[in-house]
Amino acid sequence: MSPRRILLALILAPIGLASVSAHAATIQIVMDKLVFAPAETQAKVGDTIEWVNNDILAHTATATAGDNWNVIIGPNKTEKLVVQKAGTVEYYCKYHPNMKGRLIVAP
Ligand SMILES: [Cu+2]
Repeated sequence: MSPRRILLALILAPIGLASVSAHAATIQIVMDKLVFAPAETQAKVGDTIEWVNNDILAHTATATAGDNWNVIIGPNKTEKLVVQKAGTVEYYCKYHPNMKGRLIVAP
């Protein structure tokens, strides 16, 4: 690498890191008393969804349409999912089918 290229790499590397952290967000969805809150969540591809289970029961976040993920969240546990695909995903809890949510993912 020429000295000029090394200099360029040193200048551009921190800019690259900053733009990644500025774009990707962490979004919390809380499960409390058998309800997903908020029921509808907006995210972008690359964001991390953090499922926070405040109940003493295990829950799942299982996609039924739009994608095929299945996240199991134990009692008082938190699980993460990085959103990979744009689109609207309807999901529910396998153990408590009345628990329903919607994740709207922008590209
Ligand atoms: Cu549940």
